[in-house]
Amino acid sequence: MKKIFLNLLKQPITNSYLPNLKSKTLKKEFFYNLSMAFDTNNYLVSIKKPINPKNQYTDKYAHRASQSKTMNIAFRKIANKLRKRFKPKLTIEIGSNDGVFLKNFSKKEIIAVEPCKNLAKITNRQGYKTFDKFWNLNLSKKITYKKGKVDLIYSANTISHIPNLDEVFKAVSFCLNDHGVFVFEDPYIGSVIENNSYDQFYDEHVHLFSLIAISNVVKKNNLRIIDVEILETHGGSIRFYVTKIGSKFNTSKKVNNLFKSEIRKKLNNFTTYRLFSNRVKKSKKKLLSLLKKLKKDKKKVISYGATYKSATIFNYCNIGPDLISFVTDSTKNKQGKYTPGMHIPIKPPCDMVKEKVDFAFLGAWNFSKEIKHKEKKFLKSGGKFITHVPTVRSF
Ligand code: DWN
Repeated sequence: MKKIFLNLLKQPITNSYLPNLKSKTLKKEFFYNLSMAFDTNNYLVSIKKPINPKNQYTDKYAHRASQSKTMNIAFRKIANKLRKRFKPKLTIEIGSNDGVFLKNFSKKEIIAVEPCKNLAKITNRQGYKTFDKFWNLNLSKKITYKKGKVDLIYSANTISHIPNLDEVFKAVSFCLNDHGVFVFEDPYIGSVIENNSYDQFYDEHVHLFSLIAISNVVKKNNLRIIDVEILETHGGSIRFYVTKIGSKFNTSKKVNNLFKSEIRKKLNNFTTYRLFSNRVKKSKKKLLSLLKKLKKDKKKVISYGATYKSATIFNYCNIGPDLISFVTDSTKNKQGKYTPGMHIPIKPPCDMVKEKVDFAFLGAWNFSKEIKHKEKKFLKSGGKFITHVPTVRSF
């Protein structure tokens, strides 16, 4: 049974940055109710009613994974690690975005899958064979008939975006060699609970994974988890290593250790999520009262990073241009547009000292180290950042 624990109210599609605020554009804006549910059978946390992926992963997809230095380094590291550990001859990447992982492989070694046609075009142009299709059993069969079975499948921040997980794993099973490995990483529900980072809930994050939940899902699909890692990426992610039941790999001790730790943290218990939801409501109140006070004090507040995550916060807390003057983002195709739902203007990164910015809300709090390093001048001149993780504060 799927039990709702958090209602994040009316939300837009996070990728739908508005080109202008003309009434024709506003009329077309799509909203849905974002409610998060806990499945009492397999302990998976998911959106109660996900929206149709065809409306999300269009040829106007905005996010470019290569925009942060942190992620470029992270993808280079994992590519090297996987190559060393599994020595794959042929690899598939599911959800290749703008090629930030692919570029660590030669063009013959890797096949990409990316349903957003504008992104697939980028990597096809670079010479990486990219199927501009959704990952499913049909596509897996098509790739296997053309290229043969593969040794490694890698995916970052994509599997949690796919509503039908059984189909994902069936498709993986079909094209993986008997001793092949499926490695995927996505935001970790354990970190969301710990950091109170409720902004990890948005239309694209259909599921938030725990080890307990994913072990149930893979077991059902005749696969097993041989290793697991908790990562700092994106404010807390989990990386799974999955193989066929009869593969040659032993199971790492880390799997059992994390399993026990999740049981201790009661990630398999509805009450944990209900209590979390109370903390989210408190966080909303605190953030709103801070922003309202800053407005009263005539402080200039902006937001840093037009993230998909911050769309959840702005829409849930009803934060618009009256409280946040503008949002900056280094992604060219977000600049000059407006944030989904709350319509805050998005500008290119600016000199925050010259612009007399007093406070910058960290929409991209997951890159706070990188941002603080970049914005030393702002901090030195008395500027402050605001964050809501793990509690609302400025620093
Ligand atoms: O899973 C997903 C994650 C990985 O990426 C997607 N569904 C969509 C997207 O979500 P997000 O927008 O919350 O992700 P990021 O990676 O936190 O976005 C950071 C944004 O901030 C980018 O648009 C780039 C921008 N940025 C910036 O303007 N200056 C980032 C840094 C580090 C900077 O210095």
